[in-house]
Amino acid sequence: MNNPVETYRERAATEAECIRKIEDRYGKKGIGWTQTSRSTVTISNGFLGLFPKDGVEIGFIVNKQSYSPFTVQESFEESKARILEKTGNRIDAPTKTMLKTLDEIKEMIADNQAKLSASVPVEHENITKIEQILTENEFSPAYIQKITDRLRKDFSLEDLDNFDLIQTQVVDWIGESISIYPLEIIKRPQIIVLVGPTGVGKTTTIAKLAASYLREPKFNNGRNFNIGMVTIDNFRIAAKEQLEVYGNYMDVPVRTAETSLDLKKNIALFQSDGIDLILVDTIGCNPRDIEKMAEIQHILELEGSKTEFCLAIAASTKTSDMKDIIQKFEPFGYNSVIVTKFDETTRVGNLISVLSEKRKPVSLITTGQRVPQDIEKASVVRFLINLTDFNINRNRIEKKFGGSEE
Ligand SMILES: Nc1nc2c(ncn2[C@@H]2O[C@H](COP(=O)(O)OP(=O)(O)OP(=O)(O)O)[C@@H](O)[C@H]2O)c(=O)[nH]1
Ligand SMILES: [Mg+2]
Repeated sequence: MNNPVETYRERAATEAECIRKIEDRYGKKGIGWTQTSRSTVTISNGFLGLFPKDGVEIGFIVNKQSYSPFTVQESFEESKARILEKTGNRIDAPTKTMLKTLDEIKEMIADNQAKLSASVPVEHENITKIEQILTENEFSPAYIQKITDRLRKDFSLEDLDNFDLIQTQVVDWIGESISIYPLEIIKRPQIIVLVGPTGVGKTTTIAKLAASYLREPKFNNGRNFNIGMVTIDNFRIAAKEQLEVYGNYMDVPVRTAETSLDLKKNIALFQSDGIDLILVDTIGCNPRDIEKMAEIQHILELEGSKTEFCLAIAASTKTSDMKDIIQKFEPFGYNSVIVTKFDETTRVGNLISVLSEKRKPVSLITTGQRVPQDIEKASVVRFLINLTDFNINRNRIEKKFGGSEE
């Protein structure tokens, strides 16, 4: 497959100035680069971009292969043939000298052009730097490509020279690609169901949520909640006991449900007991175990009730597995993703790439094994401050994207 053509843009007050700027960097027009478009634009000027004025924008591509030895050779061979034709193919002394000189010039030009071609940069160094930082953060190749394409499209050469400017813009683009889902308690009772693969931290998260809605103003906004927990992980005695330990400790009732009917009955019972928030823990399932997935899905069919389904995914999950999980759990109709074990990863690029590619919003982040402390409402800032090698101005991103609970 051919590489996509990389188009750059340059702006200046006049076309001549624009061409001069491009030639300073990429050499002569037609040799180092080729113009692809020309348009008149408004250039902001002066303090805070006031006093805009008319200007010219030139779109161009950098000629990666501006020298073809074949072309040079051909034209010289043609000249030699012409000289020989004139002398009737006789190679006397002056003709020999002329041909030798021609050969020398040919070599000299080819040599110079090869040097020129080697020195033509194929990519702006700051784009390469951004690419390296994004790779270091483990963003996916497709995500990186989108960012660099956008830089080439939206930034003039002059702006590309300003690394701080493009770094700030890239951080903003990353922030804008993260979607947050506010997990609100709207209905009473509100049912929240956690589904997800085995061992990601569903039960622990249910316990953290129960404790947070009981005590944390950040979660309950100062309101009192009566909470109940249901486990449909009835296949393992330990699973039920695990939730009961937390339930006893917090004085939160725990019920178990084996069938869809059980679950409906338990929910009705909780409702008649004045429970406002019902947290449902499920058995972890391997996305390849289709039968078990279908069984759990069947138990969870809760027609008519406003149920929030959340998919729990561990932050350190391999990119390909994450995509698989996101897709295989789709039949549950989950509204948001809970990113668990955020503390166990130092690179968040793959997570941001997959969530943005699959258009999945994040509602909660869990950051450790401690119940109830290690849970927070998801925020863009929380993701951005975890990026490495970018110079992050926390005040600026908090102003732009809102605060984080950290
Ligand atoms: N580091 C870290 N560990 C966590 C976090 N959340 C849960 N854990 C740990 O992960 C392990 C599994 O947690 P569980 O809550 O039992 O996971 P589960 O998804 O309910 O597991 P199954 O019911 O077997 O599918 C436990 O050791 C938890 O302490 C977290 O945010 N960070
Ligand atoms: Mg569990």
